[in-house]
Amino acid sequence: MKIMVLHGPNLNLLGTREPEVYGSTTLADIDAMLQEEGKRLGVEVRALQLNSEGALVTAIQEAAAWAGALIINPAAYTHTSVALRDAIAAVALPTIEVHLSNVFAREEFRHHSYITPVAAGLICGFGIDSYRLALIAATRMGT
Ligand code: CA2
Repeated sequence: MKIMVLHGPNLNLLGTREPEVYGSTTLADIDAMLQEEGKRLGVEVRALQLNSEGALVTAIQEAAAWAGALIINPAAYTHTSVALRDAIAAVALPTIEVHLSNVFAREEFRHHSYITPVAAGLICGFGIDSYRLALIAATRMGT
């Protein structure tokens, strides 16, 4: 089974800015962990970070051709993007929404997600382990 992992806007800055919110883990650390866990679980993981909404929509559409499940941290687009929600609903891949931080313990505007209603589930608040848990869930759900 193959799993697409999409990281949304600004997540390339992880580990370099706002460590009090997002910790010192870099995106490269997260991707390395996902490769390692993927091997352990017997799944192929392809990870991509994209800053633009349209590029994320395209990546979701393309993943439908080869992936068995999708893990996505839509970052700020979580709270704004009908386009990402429509793309996820359209491709009908089992999708797990991930956030490093506990969005419900933060500002009010982060409490609403356009993505959660079309996702199989949501994992947030566990830092890098949010992705680790999502990979386990995706491995069990995907085809
Ligand atoms: O907690 C998460 O994973 C978020 O998806 C992160 C987003 C935020 O807008 C969501 O509400 C929750 C922000 C990603 C930006 O990441 C940065 C990392 C380092 C420095 C600045 C931004």
